[in-house]
Amino acid sequence: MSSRTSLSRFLIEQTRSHQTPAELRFLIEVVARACKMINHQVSKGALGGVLGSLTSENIQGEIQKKLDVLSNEILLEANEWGGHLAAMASEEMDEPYQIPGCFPKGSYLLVFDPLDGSSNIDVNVSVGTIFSVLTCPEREDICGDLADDAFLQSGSKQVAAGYAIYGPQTMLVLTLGNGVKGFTLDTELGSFILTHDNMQIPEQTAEFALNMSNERHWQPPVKRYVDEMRAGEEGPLGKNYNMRWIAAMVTDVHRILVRGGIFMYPWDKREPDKPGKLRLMYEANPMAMIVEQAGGAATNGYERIMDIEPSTLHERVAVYMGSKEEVERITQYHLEWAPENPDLIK
Ligand code: AFP
Repeated sequence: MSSRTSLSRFLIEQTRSHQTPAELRFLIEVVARACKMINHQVSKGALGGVLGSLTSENIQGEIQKKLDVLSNEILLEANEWGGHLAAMASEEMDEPYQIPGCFPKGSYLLVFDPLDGSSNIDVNVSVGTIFSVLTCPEREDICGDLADDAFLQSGSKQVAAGYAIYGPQTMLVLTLGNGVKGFTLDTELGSFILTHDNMQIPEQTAEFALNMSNERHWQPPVKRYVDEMRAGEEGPLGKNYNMRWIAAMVTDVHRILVRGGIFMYPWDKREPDKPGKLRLMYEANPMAMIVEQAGGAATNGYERIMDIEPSTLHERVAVYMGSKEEVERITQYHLEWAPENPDLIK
């Protein structure tokens, strides 16, 4: 491909080679356009009156930022009229969003976290948008509303996944099931240009991403692994590790895609009834598809994240993803610990 392949050209060539249906190509282009609009709002900051929080809470009980709601609205308005979607679901909405009756419905479901890492917004640290694409199950009443159960598909059923990262550069990282591509926004042209043709995660790493302030709440396998990394070259892993934590999954996972690492958000006893903080359908699953397509691994400590059969739309999950060797190690530590502690498996 030429050095200046745009997202549109990439997608058209995917369709021409029969790898990507035209309807899915259109979906990705609409989402990319919406991400450019979100980027425009994010970059305004205080000048746009978009910083700060609302008084409302999302279904997670989290206070919504103004940009959370605005980003959600941008994605809904950009996607509702095109005829490519049967419905949408979002971290910011309790129920699925039904396509208004005046618009045709399509064969895909779009699930997203419109603004991941929004706690970073007010302090000018990178944030992003995460999206996942599923095929809508066959149904008799094609005009009727879609309930949660249409979305409850394992991550292995995703037909596409991606994220936008609003940082020093604005990028769109995308997988259609045959590798991971990174596109950088040319702000003068307003086009996403292919800059990372085949993103691959190194199998080995010496860098981990984790919120260490939660250490006292973790289970033994996590404590064992983190202690071994902190022991450095004198310890059992025989090398020194570095730590990074930006507190926006998109930015931490993007760094791992570019230079390796392991991202972790374990279960912890602050909310013992929840398997983790991060959400399966619109954070863990799309990022797991991208990580696996880039040669990495993604588990909940016990099984592939993408094998988990969801039971609710907003369910949470523990997350370990990134360089394959490290993810396999911490997963092995959980599997060794589990038989003696069956009631503690999350
Ligand atoms: P916010 O969207 O509320 O900022 O949460 C971001 C996030 O869901 C994920 O993107 C981060 O990796 C993780 O939470 C950070 O969690 P902590 O703030 O507990 O470190």
